[in-house]
Amino acid sequence: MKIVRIELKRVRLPLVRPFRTSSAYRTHIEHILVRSFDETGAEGWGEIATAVDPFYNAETTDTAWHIAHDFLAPLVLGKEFGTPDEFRALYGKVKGNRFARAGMEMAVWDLVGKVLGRSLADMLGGSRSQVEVGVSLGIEKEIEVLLDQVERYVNEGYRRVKLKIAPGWDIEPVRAVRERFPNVPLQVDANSAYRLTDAGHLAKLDEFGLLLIEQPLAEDDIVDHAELQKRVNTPVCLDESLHHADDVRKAIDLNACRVVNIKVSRVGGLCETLKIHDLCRSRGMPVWCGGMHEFGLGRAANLAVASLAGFTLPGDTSASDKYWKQDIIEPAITVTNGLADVPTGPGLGVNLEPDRIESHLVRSAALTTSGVSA
Ligand code: OSB
Ligand code: MG
Repeated sequence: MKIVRIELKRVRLPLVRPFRTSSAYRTHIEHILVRSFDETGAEGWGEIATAVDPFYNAETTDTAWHIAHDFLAPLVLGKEFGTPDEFRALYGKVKGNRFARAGMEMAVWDLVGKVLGRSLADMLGGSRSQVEVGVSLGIEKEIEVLLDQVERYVNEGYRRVKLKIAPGWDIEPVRAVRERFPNVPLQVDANSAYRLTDAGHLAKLDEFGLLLIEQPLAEDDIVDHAELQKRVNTPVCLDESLHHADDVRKAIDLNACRVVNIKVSRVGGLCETLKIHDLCRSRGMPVWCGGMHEFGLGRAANLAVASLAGFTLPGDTSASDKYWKQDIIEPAITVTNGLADVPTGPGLGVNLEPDRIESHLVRSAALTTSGVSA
C-alpha cells in the first residue's frame, strides 16, 4: 500500500461549556483532520488533537500543522508499506511532535481497516463491545457550580468523576464533592501545577479516598513523582510525563506512579498505545484511556483502545454532547448508564459529516506525490 494524497483540515468547534484547567482556559477546540488516500482511491481519516496553546505540552495546532505538512506528509507520500508499524517507521527520524504523528498514523489505521473490512478494535485485539466511561470536570468559579456539574453527570450514569485541581482549588472542592457524593468513584488531575515541596499539602487529599491523583508535578518529570508517591497514599497517575513505552518502563521501575493514563495523541499513536498497554499488562499496572477533547473521530479511536483487556479503569471518553452541540460524526458518540459502545464498522467505524467539517473549517491543504496541490 502507498499513500498518494494527504489532505489536512483545521477545524474549530465551540465547546458547549468553557473548560478551565490549572494551565489553560478554553472556549473552542481546534484540531487537524488528516485524510489520506491510497493508490486505489480508498481513504482513511485521523485526528491531530492538539491544543492551540503550548500549556498542556509543547505542541500546538500550528506546530502540528507545520510538522504534518512540511515533514510527515513528504516523508510518507509515495512510499510502500504493509502495516501501520511499517508506516510509522517512514517518519521514524522525526523527534517529539507526537500529536502530529498520532493523527497521521490514525488515518492509516482507518484506511487499512476499511480495506480489510475490519474494525479498529478488532485490529488492536480489543475484547469488549462496551466500555465504562467517566467524565472530566473543569475548574469553576464557585463550588456550587461544580456540585451541579457533578450531580448532572452522576445522574446520567457516568462511572467516575475526575475533577481538575490547582493551587487554591483543591482540598475545598474535593471535600465538598466527597461530602455530597460519598460513594462516587472520584479522581483529580493537576496538570502539573504542583512542586515536590507541596507533598504535605497534597497528602491532605488522602482522606477523600480518591482513585488517583493525575500528573501533580512537572510535565517533564518522572523522578520527583517517585518521591511524591512515597509521601502520599493516593495513587499517583502519570499523564503528561509519559511519551512512549520506555518512559512507562522507567516510571514503573522507579515506582513513580501506580496508575497510567494512556492517550493515543500523547504517545504518538495507536502502535505505541499497544506497546504501552502490553507492557503495563505484563507488569500489573492498571491503565485507562485519557482524552484531549477529541471530536468524534478521535473519540471513536479512544473507545476502540479502551476495549483492550488492560484498560481496567473508566476512561475520559464522555459522550459527544458533553463537549459538542454538533459533533463532526453522525451518529454522535453516546453514553448510556456509563457505558459507550465500541464502534464495530470498518476502520474507525464512524460516518463523517462533510458539511459540518466545511462549515467549521479554518484552513486546508492537500499534498500529493508531486508536491502541494492546494
Ligand atoms: O489532562 O487529561 C487532561 C483535556 C484537555 C487536555 C488535557 C486533559 C483534558 C481532560 C479532558 O482532562 C479529557 C477529555 O474529556 O477529553
Ligand atoms: Mg491529565
